[in-house]
Amino acid sequence: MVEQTLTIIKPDAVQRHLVGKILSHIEEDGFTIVGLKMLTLQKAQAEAFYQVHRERPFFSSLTTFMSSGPVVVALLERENAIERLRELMGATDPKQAAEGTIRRRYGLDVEKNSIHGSDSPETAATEIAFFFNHLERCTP
Ligand code: 3AN
Repeated sequence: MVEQTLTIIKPDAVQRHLVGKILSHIEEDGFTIVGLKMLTLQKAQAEAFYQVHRERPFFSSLTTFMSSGPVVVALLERENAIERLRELMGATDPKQAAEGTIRRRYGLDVEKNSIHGSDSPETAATEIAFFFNHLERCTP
């Protein structure tokens, strides 16, 4: 089934000029980019985006990091997009991520792991709506 998912190229990767490489990796796997923007989240916006993690010990550090500089947000479409993007990204901790995955190649540590991807259809719907209105979705 053709699905949509949301990815964020995180501040650590934007700062290290990895936007092109990461988007290429995703496109070469067969994803179509159907929405794209660059922005800097305010701390409160990062907190809203990561609400599900509000009780986790890393919440404050994570939301400070995610609001520390520009991110690139993309709406992606592909067969089985949600699961496939998670495979391409690799495990949360870049040291545990499989060889050839985006996090293994570019991630710095468990927080600065270069890329976010929605983890379920429900999350994808919420996260896409968080960043893209209907005019910004380049779908037929
Ligand atoms: P994933 O992004 O692989 O789905 P989650 O949803 O468990 O991982 O965590 C969301 C984000 O929180 C991660 N991408 C990472 O940046 C950060 N994070 C996760 N675990 C830790 C941790 N133990 N310490 C610091 N940051 C973490």
